[in-house]
Amino acid sequence: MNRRQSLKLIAGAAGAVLTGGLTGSRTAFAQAASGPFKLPPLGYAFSALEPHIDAMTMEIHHDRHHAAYVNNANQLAARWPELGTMPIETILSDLSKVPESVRTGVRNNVGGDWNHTFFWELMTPGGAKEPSGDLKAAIDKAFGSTNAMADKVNAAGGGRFGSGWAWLVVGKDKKLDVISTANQDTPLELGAKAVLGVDVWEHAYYLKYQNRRADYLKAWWNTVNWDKAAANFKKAMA
Ligand code: MN3
Repeated sequence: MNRRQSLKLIAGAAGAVLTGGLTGSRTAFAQAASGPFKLPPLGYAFSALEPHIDAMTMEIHHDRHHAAYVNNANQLAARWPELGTMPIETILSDLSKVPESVRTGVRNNVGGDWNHTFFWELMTPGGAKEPSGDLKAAIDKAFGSTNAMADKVNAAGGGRFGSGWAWLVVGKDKKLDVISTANQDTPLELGAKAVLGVDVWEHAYYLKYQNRRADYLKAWWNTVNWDKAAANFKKAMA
């Protein structure tokens, strides 16, 4: 794409925003911001997780909320160029190495980018309804059953005051654990590796569930991509 076409794309996308059309063109608009960070495509339709997560929530969550983290991350990379060259997981694993002038921004926006990318990949329409193999064996050993593990994740997400995430992680001791992080903090800075994670910010569920976070969490399990969770577990244990 040459510069003229690129500018035309931006103008077209801006027009779509101004006319209020809920079209896919806002994604192109969001991605037009230059820098090392890119908004990843969702990989399935906004409506694919219905009825558990509604299409409008998915579109706004991906195309506006996640896009905002990506755009902010690119602005931070303009101020601290190493952000664009270092592996994102290395940065998030030790935020003390990030210059203080950009540290909070990196924590919130690069963390937000990492968390959401993880989250989109962890969901899928259809697919296996429960874990199998090594992951199931480890869940049963640590929690007794998949349902008992899910109850712990739901309790962690329900108990998170304000905004944040609930996670099933492999800790430094290589054992499964359930944790919650605030805001866009990631398990990486705790030395933990995420197997499952669920966004409990109100923007993740409010249009459909309003204040019923518990109902959203219960429904969310229907969207889990257990193949991806198994791959995350295998990587974490390697
Ligand atoms: Mn979110």
